[in-house]
Amino acid sequence: MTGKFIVIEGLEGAGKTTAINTVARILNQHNISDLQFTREPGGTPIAEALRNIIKNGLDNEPLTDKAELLMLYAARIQLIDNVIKPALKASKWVIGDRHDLSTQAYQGGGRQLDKVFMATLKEQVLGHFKPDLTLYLDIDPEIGLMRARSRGELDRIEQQSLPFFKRIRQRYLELAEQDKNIITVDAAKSLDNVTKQIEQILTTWLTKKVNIE
Ligand code: T5A
Repeated sequence: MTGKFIVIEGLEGAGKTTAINTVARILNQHNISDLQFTREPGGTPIAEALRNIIKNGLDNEPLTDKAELLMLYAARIQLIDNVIKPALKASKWVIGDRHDLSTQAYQGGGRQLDKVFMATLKEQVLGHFKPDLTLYLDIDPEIGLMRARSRGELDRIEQQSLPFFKRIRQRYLELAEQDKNIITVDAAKSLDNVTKQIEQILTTWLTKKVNIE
């Protein structure tokens, strides 16, 4: 089997870190152990530098919404071309902490950037490249932000208002509804329960994949 690209998505505090570990464990149980982990924005030296600016700003210069979007795509294409595609080509499985769905939800839903502009940029930068499977961890932003806050200081994006995060969740749900490769997980449940949901979804998906290929 060739490599596959599995992405974990969701609001801050949704539990992506634990979910990534669960996905890796299940893949290992299926004898898939050559794994490449990525995070977005980030994952290459240039993309990590952009991540730092996106999350923390620089010298108090206002970062415009469009510049933020362009930096996210610059970071993403660095990661895709220099890490993800070579890994997939080498038959590795890639587990991504966020990918383009985050941009659609945060910059499209949260920042309310123009839909045509967003779609054109996505097509020009990514073409047809997309994950094989996305697990969207759905959480009420009030719960997610409470979990995120309990870890300490909030970054530039985490300091946004609650309506911003509500719009992001709304867009995530809309997009998950439209795409059969995005599966929604109820992330408000206990860690044990969320882990069980992911085990079930991934095992079913892997069984289907193996049967098809
Ligand atoms: N961004 C990113 C964009 O705006 N556009 C884009 O295109 C992209 C790619 C990235 C930021 O950039 C934005 C989104 C983000 O604001 P990040 O650090 O990568 O920043 O992402 P965050 O979402 O901020 O990462 P978090 O670490 O906050 O979220 P996680 O990984 O989902 O949270 P996690 O797993 O660390 O859990 C948080 C806490 O909750 C607990 C955990 O133990 C932990 O303490 N927890 C639970 N507690 C109870 N029950 C559960 N089910 C729990 N699950 C987790």
